[in-house]
Amino acid sequence: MLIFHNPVHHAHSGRQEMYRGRLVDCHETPARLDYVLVELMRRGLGQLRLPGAPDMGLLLRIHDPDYLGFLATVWAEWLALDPAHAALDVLPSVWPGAGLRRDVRPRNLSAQLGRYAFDAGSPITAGTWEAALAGAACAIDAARALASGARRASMALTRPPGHHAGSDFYGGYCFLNNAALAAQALREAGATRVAVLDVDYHHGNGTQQIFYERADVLTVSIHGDPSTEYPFYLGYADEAGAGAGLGCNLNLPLPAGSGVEPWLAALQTALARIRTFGAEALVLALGVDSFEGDPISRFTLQSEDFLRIGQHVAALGLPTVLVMEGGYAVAELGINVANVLEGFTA
Ligand code: OKP
Ligand code: ZN
Repeated sequence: MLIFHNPVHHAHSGRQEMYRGRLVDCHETPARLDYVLVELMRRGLGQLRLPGAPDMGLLLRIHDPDYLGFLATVWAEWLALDPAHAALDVLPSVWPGAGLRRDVRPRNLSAQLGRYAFDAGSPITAGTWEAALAGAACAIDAARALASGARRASMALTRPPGHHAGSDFYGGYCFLNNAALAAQALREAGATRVAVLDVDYHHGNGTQQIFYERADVLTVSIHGDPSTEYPFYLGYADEAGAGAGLGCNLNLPLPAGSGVEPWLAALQTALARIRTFGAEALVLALGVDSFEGDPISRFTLQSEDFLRIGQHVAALGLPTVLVMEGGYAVAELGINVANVLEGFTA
């Protein structure tokens, strides 16, 4: 399996996120990817590749131009406000919430942050744009590596993650939607129908939003019930898609505390839907925060269970792009991701 590894992911290193009235240390750290890389190499589970230049045309078919412009310039604007900002992360503090207008475009930077961010837990740092862009290139290149049909699977090993980022918003540690970019690249490389299967503990709200009205990309997500779990405001079972995309979104929420049995039952439901949809290629949005030891999630999967996930997903028999999403039990993160790859390739 070719593994497109983001060589500049360290450039994105958030210091703090807002949590229950305090700024706490970020969970989404550079060390995460280092653990995965070490374990994959130790087990000989793939060949590393560097991404090429990002295809900005493809990015613009998934993300809004003003949003991309904002991400590209926000750090410079932040520094221009105050040179002391160099030592601080960018976090929003005001939003166009209830009763306020979303259609105005205030020049004020805080106001712009509130238009594009949906939480106060996703710090932007000096290297966020560089890292996110290289990650997007990993996802696109991993998809294109399958296009020839010569290979069964490829991986985008990157951070920051992507599945919470929508066409024109960020949050949940995500800025560019790598899985959506991979799906779009597969479509443009000739797959008529593509499925995105999101197994991260948190609902992939950004991916759902991006494809919600499209019939050519099926989005399926298995996740903690949003009535108690992040991102709270999307991810319910009654969200089925809209317009031409009606029936092309499937949410399989499970109660916090769920173990591997209900989780694997939901996976079978997901796989059956992907089969009947007639997907010709698959993107696996691979978060391993369903692991019992995960510090911010509440399923109870064990490390061995990730082998079975890889086996079941491989049984679809589809060309597959694995895209790294969440997983925060840093020491076990490498083992859990490597187990999925091992199960997939077994
Ligand atoms: C990103 B991904 C913890 C609060 C949780 C956001 C979680 C984002 C998860 N103090 N805040 O889906 O793994
Ligand atoms: Zn997650």
